[in-house]
Amino acid sequence: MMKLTTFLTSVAAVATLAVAATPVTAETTLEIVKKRGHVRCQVGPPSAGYYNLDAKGEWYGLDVATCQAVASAIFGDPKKLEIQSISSQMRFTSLANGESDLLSRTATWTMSRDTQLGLDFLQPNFYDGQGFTVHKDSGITSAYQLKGAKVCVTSGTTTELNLTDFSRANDLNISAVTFEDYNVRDETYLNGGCDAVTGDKSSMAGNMAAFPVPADHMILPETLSKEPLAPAVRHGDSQWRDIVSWTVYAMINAEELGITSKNVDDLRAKSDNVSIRRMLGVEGNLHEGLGLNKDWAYSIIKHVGNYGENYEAYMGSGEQGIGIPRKGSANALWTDGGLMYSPPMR
Ligand SMILES: N[C@@H](CCC(=O)N[C@@H](CS)C(=O)NCC(=O)O)C(=O)O
Repeated sequence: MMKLTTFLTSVAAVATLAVAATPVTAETTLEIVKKRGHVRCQVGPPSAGYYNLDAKGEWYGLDVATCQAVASAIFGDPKKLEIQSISSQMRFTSLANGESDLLSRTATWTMSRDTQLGLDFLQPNFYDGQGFTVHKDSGITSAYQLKGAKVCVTSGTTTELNLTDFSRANDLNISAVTFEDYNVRDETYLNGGCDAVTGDKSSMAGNMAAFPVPADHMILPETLSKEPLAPAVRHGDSQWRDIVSWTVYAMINAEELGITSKNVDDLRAKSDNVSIRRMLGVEGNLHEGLGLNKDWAYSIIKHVGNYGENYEAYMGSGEQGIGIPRKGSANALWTDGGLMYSPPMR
């Protein structure tokens, strides 16, 4: 039988462990971010459409807009932001370690990433699919003609895994040539080191536009996979997850309600549409559940704009856009037959 003192020591040890394991004093991500004074948001190496640098060295793009929107929701200022540019291989570890507060980086939401890496994936901001780029003079017009081809691919991506699956399923015997840096990948392809490049179709369209002679290349018609590109946060902080989720939803919902960065002041002052009034904090208390102030959604739309404005600017036909048509695609609003849908904000 266990002696009483031993028993008591064991109880004490268990109690100590229990106290140590209960993060009663642990700061929430929101508290840490507020104390720090800015959001740390992870993107990738400059890539057209999603995260790129302008002549002044400022980041812009669809994924950068998500970072700016989160900073606006919290601080009312899209510049309260540190953008971190991290490689595909390191991105998830870096987020899981707490180096970033969120990842907004053409990351495909997959089951294993969502359930095995200590992360949560949120509402996608772009629905993409994988494809191949080839030299037009190669005569290749279909992915099924890539038998025995050398294909350049970025490592640490779903792209690499899907390429193997596609080759195996179709008995193509493709050799993958892997690169950490997608610029080196593209250089190698341009210099004849690979017969094709594979990647997310939207990213490849953006990269191709910067090739010396874009018209010499084409993206093959086949789409190999589903690539729902979504922001991600660390698992376990529901409030932070809600803040990032509802930031993305606010941008989608604003588009549905016709609220833009141009008319948001006017609508806040004059609209009698109750959905608009609620979302912009004129009525109700939606902000309280997020732990933010009532202007959170107003600030997002004022400083960053709605989803459609950002799509147009960076993925669409805007000056910095990469010309990917939205109409009829999964990236249209649900009211136009697409998948961009926000739960009700009420
Ligand atoms: N969506 C894929 C690929 C994302 C990705 O990180 N792609 C990168 C690294 S920046 C890339 O090669 N981008 C340029 C391209 O695909 O052309 C994933 O989540 O694994």
